[in-house]
Order: sequence, then C-alpha cells, then structure tokens
Amino acid sequence: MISIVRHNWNREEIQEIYQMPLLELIIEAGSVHKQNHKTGEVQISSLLSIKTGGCSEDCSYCPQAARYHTDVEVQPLMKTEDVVMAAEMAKAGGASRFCMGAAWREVRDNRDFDRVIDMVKAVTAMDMEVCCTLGMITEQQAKKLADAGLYAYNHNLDTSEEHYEHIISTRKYEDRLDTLSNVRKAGITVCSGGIIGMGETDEDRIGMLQTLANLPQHPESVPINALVPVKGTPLGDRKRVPFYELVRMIATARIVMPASAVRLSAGRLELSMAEQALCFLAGANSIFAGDKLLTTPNPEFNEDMQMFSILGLKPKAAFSNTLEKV
Ligand code: SAM
Ligand code: DTB
Ligand code: SF4
Repeated sequence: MISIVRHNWNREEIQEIYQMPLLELIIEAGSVHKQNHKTGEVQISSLLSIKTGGCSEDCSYCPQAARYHTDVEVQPLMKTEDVVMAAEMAKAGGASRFCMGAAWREVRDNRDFDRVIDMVKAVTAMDMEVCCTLGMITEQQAKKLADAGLYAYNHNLDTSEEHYEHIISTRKYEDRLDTLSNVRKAGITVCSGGIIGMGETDEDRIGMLQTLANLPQHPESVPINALVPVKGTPLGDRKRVPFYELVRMIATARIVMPASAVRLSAGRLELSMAEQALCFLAGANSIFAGDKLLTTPNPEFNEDMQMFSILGLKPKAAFSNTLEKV
C-alpha cells in the first residue's frame, strides 16, 4: 500500500481497512509505518498528574470526576519544583516527551494557570517535548502556552460524535473540536485520539478515526487508549477490550494517519510483551512509560526497558519527527 497523507477519507474506505483480515491489516500497516517512520524507534512519553481529582465533568470512564466515588484522592496543583524533579527523572529514564495532566474541565485565567505556564517554561528549558492536557482552552490561552514553549496539547475526541453523548453529558463534541482548532491556531502540535472498550460499535471507532483523519491537519500524535475500568465510575464494570481489537484500531489509525505518531496508551498493563510487539509492528511508535499513568498503574519502568532491549527498540529523541507535514 502506497501511503499518502489524505484528509478526505470516507467511512467505507476506513471500514474496508478496519475489517481486513487481521494479519493482512498488520502487514499493510507495517508497510505504511516503514514508509513514514524509522521502524524500531519508539517514543517514550512520561505522564504526570499535576492536579488530581475533583473534576466537575461527568466523563463516564474517568476516576477523577468529583461525582463518582473512586479511590482517587483530590490533590491541588503541584509545586513547580516537584514537577521539574519528576521531569528530570523521566528524562534520565529516556523520556523525550513530558506530559502534564490536570483534572480541569477547562483552563481558567487564574494563578494556577500562571503556575502551569512556569512549569512549561521550566521543562521546555530541559530540552524535552512538553505536552499539557488541561481540558478546554481558548485561542488566547493556547497562545500563552505556545509563548511559554509548549510543544503539544493533548485533547482526546475519546469516541465518535454519535457515541459521545452516551459517555459525557457536560460538554459537546463540538467543544472538543473547537479546542483542537484553538491549539492549532496557536501553532502548538496536536495530540488527539480516543478510548476503546466503552460499549462503542465498530462504526463508532471508524467514525472517530474518520474525524481525526479528516481534520485540516492530522494530529501529530494519536493516543489509542484501551479503557482502564475503574471501580466507582459508570464504566467500572466493563470487560477489558480484547487485544486483537486494540491492534486492529492501532493498525487502522496508522494507515489513515501515516505520518502521525500512534501511541499505545492506557491499557498496556494487561498486554504481554508479544502483544505489545504486534502493536509496534502494526504501527504504534509511542508509549507512556513510568509506573503510573495519571491515577492508574502502568507497567514497571524496568520491565519496559527490558522489553525495549529484547525487541531491539530505541527511544526516539525529542523533536525528531521523520516527516514535517501531517
Ligand atoms: N481533564 C482533561 C481532559 O479531559 O481533557 C485532561 C485529563 S483527561 C484524564 C485525559 C484523557 O485521559 C481523557 O480524554 C481520556 O481519553 C483518558 N482517560 C481518562 N480516564 C481513562 C480511563 N479510565 N481509561 C482510559 N483512558 C482514560
Ligand atoms: C491519553 O490519551 N491517555 C493518557 C494521556 N492521554 C493524558 C491518560 C490515560 C489515563 C488513564 C487513567 C488514569 O490513569 O487516570
Ligand atoms: Fe475531568 Fe478530564 Fe476526567 Fe473528564 S477526563 S472527568 S474532563 S479529568
């Protein structure tokens, strides 16, 4: 399959890809991957929850929503020096991207935002790709973050437009798209993907990929999360998504957004090394490493390093995108 960056995918085309026999799909995706990326290079991103819990939104999957009774303890915004220390440790472990997450519905123009700006400046000075995920954001706020050196902003579409209202009622799909557009206008790279395993159909998964792939510019990174069911959330009793569905989603994302980084995100704890290897063959080229995601566990750092060594993977250096345009 010859890979070109397109923005006019129709549902049937993506469906045809998504429904290919699995091994053929992985081979096709692997070929697209090889045409666009250095195979064997996987970006290590590190996640830090800089402000945890107490969020006013009702995202059904999220342990940080104030209205659900989960084990997450509410914590105020971290101190900048502690954030910098965490970033230093992440860098020492080979991370080239540092992502700071806050359990906010949206960014407000207050002192906490000023402190986040300071954190972005401090970590950017360490020569890492700095990413924030702070909820909805205006163009002006995005510009402030861009001026501070922010490299990427994460804001997931999470699911299809049709399924969205079954998952979140406190905001609209359009709000998500507006934020992505504000991030773009500020010149920050976009990180946007979703979650599978929330009761969505194959059409919903295909629909979400279509929306992402038909944005005026593809997100530079596309996280594919398998739902981590957390007790106390409305989706806490969901069964884990089968591995073969995750790899199918990754491979399809790789083919429709050939130049983007596809991140094998939440849900890795449940995967064997062999299963992760298949995800890398299918085009995944980024992971979150570190013993914790935001509030839920992730594979032990040493185990990941062992996996890198056994599979012959190299951590990707910061700011080294293979293609300029996505
Ligand atoms: N509050 C901000 C927002 O919603 O954009 C930023 C943090 S929020 C926790 C970031 C993303 O984490 C969500 O959009 C969702 O895709 C993902 N996420 C949250 N809980 C999850 C879970 N239990 N399993 C998988 N992904 C999850
Ligand atoms: C993304 O797509 N996944 C990350 C990151 N972006 C912010 C978050 C996963 C969170 C999983 C649940 C938790 O640890 O709280
Ligand atoms: Fe809040 Fe983000 Fe969790 Fe939704 S996903 S409840 S906005 S922290």
